[in-house]
Amino acid sequence: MAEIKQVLMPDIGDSKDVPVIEVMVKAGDTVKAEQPLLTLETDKATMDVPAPFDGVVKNVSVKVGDKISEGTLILSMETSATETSADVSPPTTPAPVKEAANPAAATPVTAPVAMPIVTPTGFQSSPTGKAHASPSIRHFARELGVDLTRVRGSGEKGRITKNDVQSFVKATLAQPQGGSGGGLQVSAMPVVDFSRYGVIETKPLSRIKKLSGANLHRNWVSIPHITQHDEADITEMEVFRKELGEEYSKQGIKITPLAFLLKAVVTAMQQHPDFNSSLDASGENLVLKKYFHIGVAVDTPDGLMVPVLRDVDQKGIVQLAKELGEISAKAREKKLPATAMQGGCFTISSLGGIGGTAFTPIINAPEVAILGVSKASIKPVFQEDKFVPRLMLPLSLSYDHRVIDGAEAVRFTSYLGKVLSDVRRLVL
Ligand code: CAO
Repeated sequence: MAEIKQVLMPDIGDSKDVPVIEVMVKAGDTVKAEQPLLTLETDKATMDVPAPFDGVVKNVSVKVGDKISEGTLILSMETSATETSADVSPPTTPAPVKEAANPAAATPVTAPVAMPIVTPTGFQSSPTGKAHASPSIRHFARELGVDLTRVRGSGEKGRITKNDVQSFVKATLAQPQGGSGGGLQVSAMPVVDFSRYGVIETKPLSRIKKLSGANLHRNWVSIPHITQHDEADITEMEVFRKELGEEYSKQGIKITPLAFLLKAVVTAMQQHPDFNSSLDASGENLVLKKYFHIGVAVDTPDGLMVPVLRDVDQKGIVQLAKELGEISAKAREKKLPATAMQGGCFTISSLGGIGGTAFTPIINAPEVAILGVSKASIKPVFQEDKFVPRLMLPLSLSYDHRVIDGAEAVRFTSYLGKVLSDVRRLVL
């Protein structure tokens, strides 16, 4: 005959109000004796609470975050009569199974049972980079052949959850074999409990940061980057830009150096076609593009977005300035469709409106180069036997060294400098 038994928290030494950090079962689950039901975390360790016998979970009385002590009702389970009368599982490890002193135990259908606690096996609170996981998660990872030191924990204090192990397996299986960048083996990041050193606050990353973070990471580790720094004399360009700016401000068009840079970059790409290419999937051929779509990194409150301006070669400075204003406003208002961020050939990341002297932008794969732009400033330049004040624009070109050689890169930035110092060349 089926019987319902209550499962209570046993004595675990001096510990009281122990936080529940994971509940592994729910009502309706069939569990086997020794199968972990919950994970608890004391000051010293995490530990699993296993089922004392086979049965079906009827009702779970605790949830993550609850603090429980000896005698707390954990759950009730339906067991077969044979199991419960003679075969309440004995402890596998230290704590004995015992009938708890609970009034409910007086009724024949709800005999409460406290279970053995499985002591933690190899748990480390891991500033040293060792995996921070409960015994059941270790067991689960072992079954799948997962090295837990390579799994990043998303649980409290960096603890590895079952979901983390599953995501790790999915990500590993999804990695391309061979070709560009598959199978990179790196050791896990150290998981540090910062609260040990002072007050902290945890803030989730925005959705955009999570998405772009994965791509940035892939591009950073799988593309051999070099960054070439250079300067362009934009003294004359700036005079022209200001004239244009005054003229078009009445129409609500703001003309910034970026509109000139878009045009100049395309001219340099036409002279150096490898900059308008991508490696094909085999990694053995270059796909050369005959169109010129340029992505522009836009800083939004939720993170970085890279909308793409189409056919930049066929547009003038004023048209580009107008489109730039429109797409950056849309990006900041979250009104850009996903298609507006696709199909780019090259990216410009301009931090010039903010400051800086140089940086190392990350290539936006499958593109092969990206131009970083910092703030222009007046510098003394030696010309015709004397120093003259010139407005110099810092350029930082990161390129994929599998596709572009250093000499070609510096020819590209020199050409850019030449065009920007004499913008009449943009119409050639
Ligand atoms: N040197 C000096 N001044 C510059 C400059 C430069 N290189 N670039 C722009 N400026 C000036 C502009 O002329 C403008 O001046 P006024 O307000 O006096 O007219 C001011 O700086 C602000 O420009 P802006 O930022 O509004 O416009 P922009 O066309 O230069 O840039 C956009 C547009 C969308 C690219 C920019 O706003 C932005 O988001 N930049 C950040 C990109 C980014 O985060 N990149 C990092 C990627 S890696 O994490």
